[in-house]
Amino acid sequence: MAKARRTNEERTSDPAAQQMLIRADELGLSTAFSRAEDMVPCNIGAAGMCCKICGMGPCRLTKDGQTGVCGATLDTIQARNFIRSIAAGSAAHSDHGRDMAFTLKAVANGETEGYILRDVAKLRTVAARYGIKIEGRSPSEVANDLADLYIAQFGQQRGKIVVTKNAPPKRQKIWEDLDVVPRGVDREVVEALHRTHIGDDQEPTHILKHAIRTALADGWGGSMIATDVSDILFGTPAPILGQANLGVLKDDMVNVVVHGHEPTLSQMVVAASQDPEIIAYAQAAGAKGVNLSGICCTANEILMRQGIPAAGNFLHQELAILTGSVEAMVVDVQCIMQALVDLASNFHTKIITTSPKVQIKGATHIEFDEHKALTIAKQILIVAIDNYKNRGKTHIPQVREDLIPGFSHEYINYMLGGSYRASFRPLNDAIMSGRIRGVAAIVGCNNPRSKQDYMHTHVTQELLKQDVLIVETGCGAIASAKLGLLLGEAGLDQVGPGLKEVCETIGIPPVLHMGSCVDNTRILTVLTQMVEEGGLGDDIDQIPAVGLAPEWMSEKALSIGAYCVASGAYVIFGGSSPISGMPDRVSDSDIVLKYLSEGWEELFGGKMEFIQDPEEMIRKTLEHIDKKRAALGLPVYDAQRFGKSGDARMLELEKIPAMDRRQAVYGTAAD
Ligand code: XCC
Ligand code: SF4
Repeated sequence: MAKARRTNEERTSDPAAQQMLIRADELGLSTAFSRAEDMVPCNIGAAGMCCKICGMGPCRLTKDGQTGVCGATLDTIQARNFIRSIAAGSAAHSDHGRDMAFTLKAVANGETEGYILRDVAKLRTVAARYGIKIEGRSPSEVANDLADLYIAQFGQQRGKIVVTKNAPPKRQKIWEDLDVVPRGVDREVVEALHRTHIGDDQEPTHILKHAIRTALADGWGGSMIATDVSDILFGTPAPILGQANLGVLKDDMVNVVVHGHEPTLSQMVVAASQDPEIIAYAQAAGAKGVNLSGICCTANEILMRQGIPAAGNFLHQELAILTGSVEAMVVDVQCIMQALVDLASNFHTKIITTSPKVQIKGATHIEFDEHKALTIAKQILIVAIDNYKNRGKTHIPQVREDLIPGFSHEYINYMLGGSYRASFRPLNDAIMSGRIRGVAAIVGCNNPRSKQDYMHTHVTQELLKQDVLIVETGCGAIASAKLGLLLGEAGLDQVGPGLKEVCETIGIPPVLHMGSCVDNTRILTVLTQMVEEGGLGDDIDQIPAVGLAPEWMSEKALSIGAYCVASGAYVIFGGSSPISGMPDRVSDSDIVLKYLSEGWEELFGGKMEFIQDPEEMIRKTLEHIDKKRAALGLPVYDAQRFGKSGDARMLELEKIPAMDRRQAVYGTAAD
């Protein structure tokens, strides 16, 4: 059977990506876009109906009432597959958090090279929150205690992960009553694997309860630790100018692309690239200098803090190599395609693996060690510079956009009130009055099975028109960045009148880039602070807010989704559902599906749904926001009510004869 080929316009909505896909075709090289067409997904596995956890299987349950050799039913198999994904996602985020905590410890002990405790104010705030004494102690002493406390959260056996105390009190009570408070990060991941071994936990809802506990160990555990330590070591982000897309690669410079997730290495590569010795070495090689850019969440880490440009999101990793201009792609952990090495062999590009946990056959391995961080970063750059002479003809698409990233929750708090009156009051007030209808967090990956970036940006643009404030992280944020939605002025003409008014008053873009995927915890913190501010209920599930991952593909996304549900959020995933079952087998194949939606909503006030159609996603998002507004007794959202102040109002008033203006202003001013 001939494989269905999509046009490049159907594969991606990004013009830079379209250009590179033409190049790939010219060269006869495959990419994830073409491989997604060649590799038809297995419809049994995709629906969660295949079990391969023991040697009596794999068992594929395709007929009504069928069970596996051991007697496992479809709902059990789906729940087991689902929790295993969450365990892997939680493990990935949390292991990143653990390494950050180890780095903090090493920095506190003066054992590292090149790192400092950059944000001492945040160190003190965070440490004080956990009861660590800060008065009269040096930053290193405080950091040492905080690192110990963090490291202990991973191997803790009993009690509660201390990070969960950052949640609203009512939420903590719900978790306690339902007995889902994580005891220790590693313990929950291990138990998820134990429970899903052949012949263990076989009650789907019981399995899914532990899925929540495992996901909470990520969101209110490992990931939150990762974010806080990153801020302490590398600085808490604040708005800064950046650029995104393949056009950030430079013809006359040594292009080094950092790709992956952990900021420990990439931050050091940033420092090394600015070293006069390195610049001189690059110039001696005939280049103007070293041009650093990022892919995936590593991009977000250095974009948020130093404004280092993002070459693109997940599906851009191969496209960057196709430009022929990349001397080295330096990778650490997560979301790194094995295909990079093969693809790079057609160009001069060196793929350099750096993590002790990640090696790829055919790649150059230069292992990173925080004790010699700067030295190793320089060594990597020298390999890249030495490779410059091997560069052939380049094809860099001249497509890039400016953006303003850097919206940490600390900055959002500050921007709303300034140094003296920093608070979430103005945001809550804007939602309460209906100027802002609600908030949507649009996060997560690219997936070559859907049109790259389109789902992210279409949903974002449509919700903006409806006065929904958008916060973004991960590859979703880079999708919006590439379209110019992360700029103040540029995006505002496509934004609803009330939201526009708020953005103009505060001077912010309508889409706030909050960081990498571990930084989804910043969103949890914002929601918690909105609850603390008052007026929007006393728990996260009452806030008119929705989380969306329109192009998800990674297991981490499922873990994020589950901890957001447990925190009270309505979470919508696009693309395929790993628990969909067969549509004609409603009898037993929708038990898990229903439980994640109705069952979890009853328990946590949040729910998880998989919706493929973007219009349906938008409709459900608005419906949920309006439902939450109504439950809080807030005025029904009215698109016409606001946007009459500021420039729009001035223009309108100018049309009214001067003598009637007073009446027009004061007569309609009453709320
Ligand atoms: Fe990976 Fe974080 Fe997904 Fe992007 S969004 S494809 S997980 S890089 Ni996190
Ligand atoms: Fe089949 Fe049961 Fe083994 Fe799964 S655990 S592979 S359903 S026999």
